[in-house]
Amino acid sequence: MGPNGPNQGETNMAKKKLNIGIIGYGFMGRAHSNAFRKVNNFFDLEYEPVLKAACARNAEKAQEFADNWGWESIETDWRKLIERDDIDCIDIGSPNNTHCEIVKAAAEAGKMILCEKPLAMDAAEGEEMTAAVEKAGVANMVWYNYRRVPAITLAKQLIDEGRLGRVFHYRAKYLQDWTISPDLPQGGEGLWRLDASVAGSGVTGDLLAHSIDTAIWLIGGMDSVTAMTETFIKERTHNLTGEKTKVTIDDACAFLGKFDCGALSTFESTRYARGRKNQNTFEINGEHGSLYFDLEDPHQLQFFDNKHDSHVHGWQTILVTDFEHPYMDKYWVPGTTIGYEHTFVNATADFLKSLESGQDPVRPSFRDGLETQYICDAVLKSAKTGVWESCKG
Ligand code: SOE
Repeated sequence: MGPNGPNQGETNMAKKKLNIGIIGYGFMGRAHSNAFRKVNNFFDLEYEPVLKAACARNAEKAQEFADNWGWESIETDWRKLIERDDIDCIDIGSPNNTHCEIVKAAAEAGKMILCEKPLAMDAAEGEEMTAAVEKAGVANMVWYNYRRVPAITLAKQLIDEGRLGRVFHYRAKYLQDWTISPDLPQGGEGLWRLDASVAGSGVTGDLLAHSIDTAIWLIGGMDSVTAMTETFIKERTHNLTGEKTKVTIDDACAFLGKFDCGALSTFESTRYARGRKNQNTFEINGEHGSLYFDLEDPHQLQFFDNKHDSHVHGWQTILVTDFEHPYMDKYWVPGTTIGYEHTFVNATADFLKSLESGQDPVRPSFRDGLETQYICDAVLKSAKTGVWESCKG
């Protein structure tokens, strides 16, 4: 490998085409489109995504999105998109309350499916969706993109290498501040995350679902939880009706969780942490060491290794940009960085790679997404009942 690293993406071999039909043109529609366009520039893969069709109800917006991101055609009805013979894979980036119906129809039509997180409005829907893709035998993945932050993937590697030993504690936070103003309306484009009838829940499904997905990937399943939630602003004007309407999402949520491995945990999330824009952190304390990650320093993984002599004990900061670090040999030279958008590029590469052998299905699958959904449901239930709830569905 030369000083500039391997030139991974550039080979002259003809690629197998994977025709994608995307549904939704918002934040996630953009993140996914960018990943489909970039993945073969960086990764050496047998498959190449083809941006075949973009689907949204509003034809003008769909066309504008398609023109901007290079989608070949548009549809305004997702059923038509699914019926198309030239589409191999349906990518869902539309609001949460659309996922279940689309997934069931797409699976029935034999399409591969990529679905934005959270998988579903609740576990009942998640079960239907998981059953649908498993019955159809189609490739499936949920876009829990933070698994593909190189520093988080490295954390997984260090845990799997046994460097932490038995895990005692897991401490996660996911903090934002964009809903503090009582003047912010709820509902409609961009603000459907504040409307529980569209989002399913508030920070639990939107933010804690990320923290939960990361946690169960790193240290295994969760047994039970006890939770509290709060809705600080009780009414907001609804964008679609202009009426002041009761707010039914959880603005903040905190819970205690017991993991199957015996670890005790705390999880906290809010959209009312003034100054915090997208702070996603975890600390894991094990018998032989600890790990700490903060998305505000995405290239750093903090590691305390107890095997060192006590007079040189201390937390070390691993700068996760070297060629031997996860994904980083595909990009630039050590010390240079990649961004949020590359977590989606990495996920796309993992998905395409899994199609090559067909032996090693990509994770998180819908079944993994369902596990997170069970935990979210248990959290929301416990916040109502005030008692410990099982996460086992
Ligand atoms: C909410 O603000 C949001 O956009 C989530 O929906 C994403 O999943 C998260 O990664 C960033 O924040």
